[in-house]
Amino acid sequence: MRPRASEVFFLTRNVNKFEEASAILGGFGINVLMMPEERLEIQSDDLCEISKFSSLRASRAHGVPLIAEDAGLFVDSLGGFPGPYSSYAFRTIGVRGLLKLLDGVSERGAEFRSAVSFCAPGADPLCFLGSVRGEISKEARGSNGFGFDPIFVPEGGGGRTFAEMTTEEKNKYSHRAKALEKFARWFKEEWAPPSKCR
Ligand code: ITT
Repeated sequence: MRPRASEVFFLTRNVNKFEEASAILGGFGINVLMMPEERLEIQSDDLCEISKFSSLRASRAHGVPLIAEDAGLFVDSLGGFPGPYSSYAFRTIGVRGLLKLLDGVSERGAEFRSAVSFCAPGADPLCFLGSVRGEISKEARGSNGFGFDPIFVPEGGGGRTFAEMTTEEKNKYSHRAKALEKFARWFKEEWAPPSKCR
């Protein structure tokens, strides 16, 4: 299947990520199609390298243009941990484990980062970065979103965690929204689909 010029596949198995992306890209007139496959990942400290590799492999395998995203939570007082290992950290120590690591720590600054890579067959992948500064709360709050949303309080968000916001509100601040907006502008203005995907 070949997407139309205003359509793009999103290689992700994370339904929350997909819903956030649909709302953002929909605002630019870009329709997103979910490709719910496991993303092949290399081990790297660089989110762009990881998402570029994922998008390249999947685009070549399926012969379609697509985006893939690698995201992570970087906690200042933990030297940036879990960063690129956020998925593993979430599955193992989880939100409670991260709060425990910060027990008694007053320096609670943190940053969410997102690297969205776009790759079309026959072309090199391109990466778009987004980030949001904030703090790790003292306790988990809210039931929306996913992952570390219940403990991340974005700057300018009135003290609420991402999990206390609707998707629409989270999209005003989030790392993913910023990366996807950069991608969307480039996609609308610069990208022309090849007449035939190789
Ligand atoms: P795909 O690889 O299928 O896209 P994933 O959830 O595994 O989905 P990532 O590897 O990019 O995606 O995400 C790493 C982890 O970072 C993720 O499991 C969450 O725990 C956390 N994370 C990333 N973005 C987040 C966000 O917006 N809100 C909360 N946690 C987030």
